[in-house]
Amino acid sequence: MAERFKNWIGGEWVDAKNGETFISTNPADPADALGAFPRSTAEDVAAAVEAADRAFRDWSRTPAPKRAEVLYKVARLLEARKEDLARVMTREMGKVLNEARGDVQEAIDMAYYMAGEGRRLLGYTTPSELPLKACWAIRRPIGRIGLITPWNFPIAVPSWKIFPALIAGNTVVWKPAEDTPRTAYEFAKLFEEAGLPPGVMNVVFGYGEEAGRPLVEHPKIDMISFTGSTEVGRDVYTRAARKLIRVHLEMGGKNPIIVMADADLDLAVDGIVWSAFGTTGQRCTACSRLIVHEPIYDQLLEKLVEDTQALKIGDGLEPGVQVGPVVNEAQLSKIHQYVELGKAEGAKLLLGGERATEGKLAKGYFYKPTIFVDVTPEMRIFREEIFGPVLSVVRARDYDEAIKLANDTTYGLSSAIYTRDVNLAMRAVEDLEAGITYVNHGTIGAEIHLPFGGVKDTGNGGREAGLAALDAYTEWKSVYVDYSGRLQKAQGIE
Ligand code: UN1
Repeated sequence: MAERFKNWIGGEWVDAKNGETFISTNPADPADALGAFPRSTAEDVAAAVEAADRAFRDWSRTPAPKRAEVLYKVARLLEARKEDLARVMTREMGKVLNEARGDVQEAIDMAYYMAGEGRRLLGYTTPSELPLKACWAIRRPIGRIGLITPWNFPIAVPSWKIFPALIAGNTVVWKPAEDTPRTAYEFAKLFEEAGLPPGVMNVVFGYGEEAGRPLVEHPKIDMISFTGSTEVGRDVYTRAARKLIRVHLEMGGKNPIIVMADADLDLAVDGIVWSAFGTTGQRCTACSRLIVHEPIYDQLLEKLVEDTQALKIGDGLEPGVQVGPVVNEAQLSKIHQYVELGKAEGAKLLLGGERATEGKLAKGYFYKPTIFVDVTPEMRIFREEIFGPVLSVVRARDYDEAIKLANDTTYGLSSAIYTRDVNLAMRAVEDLEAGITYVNHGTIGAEIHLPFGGVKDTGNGGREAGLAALDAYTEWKSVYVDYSGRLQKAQGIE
C-alpha cells in the first residue's frame, strides 16, 4: 500500500471529499510508488479557494517585512532539506540528482530574492501637474491566485510563482502537476513548518480537467498563473477571459541554437548536448533545433554524435548518470511517435530513435538521445514541441539564413548563437525572436533574477522572475492627495 497524502486547505490536511486517490510512481522503476494523493474535484477546489479568501484580509494587511520573515524561514528550510528534496524529485520525475539539486537551488534563490522584496516592493512618487498636490503609485496584491504548475521543474517553477505572490500579500491555491505530487507535498510542508498562517497557501492535488479547470473557473479566483503546454494554456486563457481576470502563461518552446563557422566548436558541442539532452530534453528551454553554418557542418556533427553517444543513460539517483528516464509512459510513446513521424517525413535518423532497454532500463521509461539530420522547416519535428531528447539539425548558408530558420517557429522562449564575431553576436541579440538569447552558451539555465518568459505562442506577454516577478503578481494603485483645500481641476480645466 502506498503511503497516503492529503490536500492542504485552510491549514488542515484533508482527503478529497470523494475519498478518491491517484498514485505517483517512479519513471525509472514504475513499481516504486511515492504515495497516493487526493484526486480532487471542484468541491475540494472550492474549499481551498474559500480558505484563501478568508486568509486574504489579514495576510494582505500584514506588513511586507513581516511576510518576508516567513519566506526567509522557507529559504533556510529549503537549504537544510535540499538533498532530501532533490532525491524525492529524482525518484518522482526522473531528472538526474545533480539537476534536481539545481531545481531546489532555484527555489532557494527565489525565496531569498523575494524575501528581500519585503523591504522594497518599490512603487514611485512623481510630481503633480498642480500645486499643493502629491502623487504616488504603490503595488497592491491582486487577491486569490490560482497556480497550475508542471512536473519538469516541480519546485523551481512553483517557487517563481509562490514567493512573489506571497510577498506581495496575495493568497494562493496551488494545483501541482499530477506527475509530481510528492515533491509538491514536501515543498508545501516547509511553508507549514515556517509558520505561514492557515489558508495563505493551499494545495489541491489532482488532474487538470478535474481540479485545474474548476480553479480557473472559480468566481473568487482573481488571477491564474499557468506553466505548461500551449494547448492547455490556450484553454486556460480562453476560460479565464470570460471572468476578465489576469492570466500569466508560460508555455512551449522550439528553441534554436545557431553555430557559425567561426565558433569554438568544442564549446558549442558541450552546450548543444547539455541543452538538448539535459533533463532528457524535458525543459521548456531545451534546444530542439540546431542550425549549423555549412562550412563546419560535418565537423560539428561528427563531434556531436560522438559526445551524444557517450552520454550515460540510467536512474538519475545513480552516480555518473547524465540522462534519466522521461516522465511517464504517455510521454515515452509521444516521443517515439514523433520519431516515427520524422522518419516518415523524410528526415534522416542519425542517432537513437528508440527506447533504451538494456538491463534495468527495460522496466523504466528510458529513451535514447536522438538526432535527426536533413530536416526541413516544413517537417513537424522541426515545428512542434516534442518535450523529449530529440534534436533536429538543419544547415544554413549564412547568418541571415540561420536567423530566418531560427525564427521560423510559432514559439519564442529561448535561443542561442555560437560565434566569436562580436558584431554577429550583437546582431543576433536583436534578430532572434525570443524572450531569452544566449551568446556562446546553450538555451537552458536561466537565472532567477532576470525576467523569464517568451514571445509568440510561448506566452501572452508577461514575464516572471527577475524585476518582472512583482509586476506579474501585483496591481498598481495610483494615489492623489490634494492638500490645497480647494477644488483644483487637472488637465487645465478652469
Ligand atoms: C522550464 O523548463 O519550465 O532556464 C523552466 C532553465 C531553467 C528553467 C526551465 N532555469 O532551463
